[in-house]
Amino acid sequence: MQSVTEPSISDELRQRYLSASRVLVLTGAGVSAESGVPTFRGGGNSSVWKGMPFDVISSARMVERNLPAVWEWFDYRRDLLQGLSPNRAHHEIAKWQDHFSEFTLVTQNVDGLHQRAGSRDVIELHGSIWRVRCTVCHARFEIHPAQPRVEACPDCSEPVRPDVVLFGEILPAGAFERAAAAAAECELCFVIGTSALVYPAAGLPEIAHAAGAFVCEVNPERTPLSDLCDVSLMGKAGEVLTLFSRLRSETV
Ligand code: BV8
Repeated sequence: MQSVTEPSISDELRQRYLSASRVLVLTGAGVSAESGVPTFRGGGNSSVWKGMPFDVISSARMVERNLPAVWEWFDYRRDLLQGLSPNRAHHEIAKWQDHFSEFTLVTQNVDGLHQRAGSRDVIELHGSIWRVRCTVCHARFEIHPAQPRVEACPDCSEPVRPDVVLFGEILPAGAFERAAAAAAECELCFVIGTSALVYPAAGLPEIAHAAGAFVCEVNPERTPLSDLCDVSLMGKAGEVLTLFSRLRSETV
């Protein structure tokens, strides 16, 4: 694995990027960091909420024990997101969907910033902070930023919860299967802004690697995945992905 300290695109990565047809991108909280969205493990108060580590407050058990506390945590995050916008990384990735003939974007994020940057058909492995789900009839309702969120299910009046996959919960039906199938087929896999600690999402680059894909990590830090990657571009997603924008413009 080549670790690149000053991010630059090697000849091999350039050639693969320009010739690839089937590309998969997996993103994590780091792709939204330059938008001002706190990451989960980036230290600071982002990873702890009122004394609770985020994997405690964002857990199935907490929904059962104290749904109002879970709502307080998600309402806080949604309020924060309202003032934030997609950054260069989201916009660059959105351009890739029309550059490659078979492009799949899989995200662990729930912030909706990829879609706001123009990405289509995003596989949201962990759901969306902009949707609620009834705890009884499981009906789903979108939350519109300017409107107060639904407090009780409009269909059956039972309590609603964030339509987000919490720790200890299974992923949305078909989402991981669709992502894993794309990972097994891709020639080029980018892993952008994830600590690669949360499964089953972190297993996707492993599937791509096992199927013979070239795996490129984009992260200012090394991760448990770094040794498996063919190249690690050590840098911020917004800066590193801009290199690919220049690459495409050189070859137009
Ligand atoms: C499940 C929604 C089946 C909530 C989240 C093996 C297989 C299956 C499951 C497990 C397993 N081992 C353990 C488990 C259980 C657990 C798990 O993985 N635990 C880990 C912590 C050990 N997994 C689950 O519970 C999953 N469910 O498997 O179901 C099942 C069910 C029941 C019983 C049995 C089996 C569900 C996991 C989903 C949890 N929900 N989010 C919410 O948002 O509040 S996960 C949460 O972590 C976020 O979605 C987040 O995206 C995700 C991963 O974190 P990252 O995105 O990587 O973010 P992080 O802050 O960690 O890292 C940021 C990275 O960015 C860093 O590397 C940093 O260096 C980098 N960075 C910073 N700035 C930049 C940058 N990079 C680029 N540019 C920058 N500027």
